[in-house]
Amino acid sequence: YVVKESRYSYEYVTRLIRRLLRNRNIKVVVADDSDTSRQYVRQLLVTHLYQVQLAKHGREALEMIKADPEIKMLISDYNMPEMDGFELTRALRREYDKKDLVIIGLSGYGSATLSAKFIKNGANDFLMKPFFHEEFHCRIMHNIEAMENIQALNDAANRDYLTGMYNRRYLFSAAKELYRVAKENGEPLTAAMIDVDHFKRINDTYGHEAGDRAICAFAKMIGETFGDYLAARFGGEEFCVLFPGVSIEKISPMLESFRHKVEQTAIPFLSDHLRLTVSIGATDVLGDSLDNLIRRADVLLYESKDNGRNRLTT
Ligand code: GH3
Ligand code: MG
Ligand code: MG
Ligand code: MG
Repeated sequence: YVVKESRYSYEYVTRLIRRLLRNRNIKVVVADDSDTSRQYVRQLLVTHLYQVQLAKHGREALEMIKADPEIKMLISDYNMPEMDGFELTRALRREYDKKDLVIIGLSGYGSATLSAKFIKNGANDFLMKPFFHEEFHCRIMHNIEAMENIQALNDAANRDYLTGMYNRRYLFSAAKELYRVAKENGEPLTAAMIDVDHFKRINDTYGHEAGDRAICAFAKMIGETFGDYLAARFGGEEFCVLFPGVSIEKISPMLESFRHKVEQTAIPFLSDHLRLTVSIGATDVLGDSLDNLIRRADVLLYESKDNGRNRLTT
């Protein structure tokens, strides 16, 4: 590539190489009923190291994409049997956002209005066959980068920088929907507030870096234990987990065993080990708002603190 593209700037070539290395992890579906066209696009993508899967019509592509959440891009022809490119795009957009799946429309014949239609149906971009290799690659690269940038922005807004966990902002936005569903269907929703005991002592004894390390290790334990639920770093050394559809009676043993596991775990730090305990407050009394539910869990957490810490109060 460097030789072939050397009439480009050093920056362009570096960017291209970096791109190629990342492409190895990007799965692309090519949907086209023409064998020649399908193989041609596949070849272009393979030279840029993308992982390519081929589909002969829209329905096959739809099934492939639904079966594999790692597929990040679809390049789709318009005219295909079973399901055409527009139908395919519309069906996919009901489930996948533009930032989760890039769709690029492709067509050989047709009018200039085809591109607008593809985009109105939800495609990110459109290419008219025949196209120049360079335009093809530039557009693909541009669209993938746009998707990655949006994902990076989303993560910056929704995740906590230190632990990579969801932050309080995201928790509240997602919890609103969980709360609404619980209220409407009369289903349980349990909220648990989890706070590390005497965390200041970790910082005071071992320094801030040890504190950060302990928070990360603790966050990892929360993720491992409560991965099926909605867990977030609420702030500092305080975490919140929401259990949709689960009553407090059902989840208490799990919270209790988490408390116990934390108590038993030694977190390695330099030549020493850090030990933590946690206090937990949990409730499924929905009250009249999400804020109320979480506030109640917080009150119970403070009861755990007042009663000697390292305990669960429900
Ligand atoms: P309690 O048992 O009452 O919860 O005592 P505590 O010391 O854990 O509670 P407090 O809320 O008084 O102090 C929490 C401390 O956690 C204060 C702050 O220095 C520390 N902390 C919060 N966020 C971070 C962080 O991201 N990194 C580090 N190293 N420390 C943090
Ligand atoms: Mg066709
Ligand atoms: Mg604390
Ligand atoms: Mg605290």
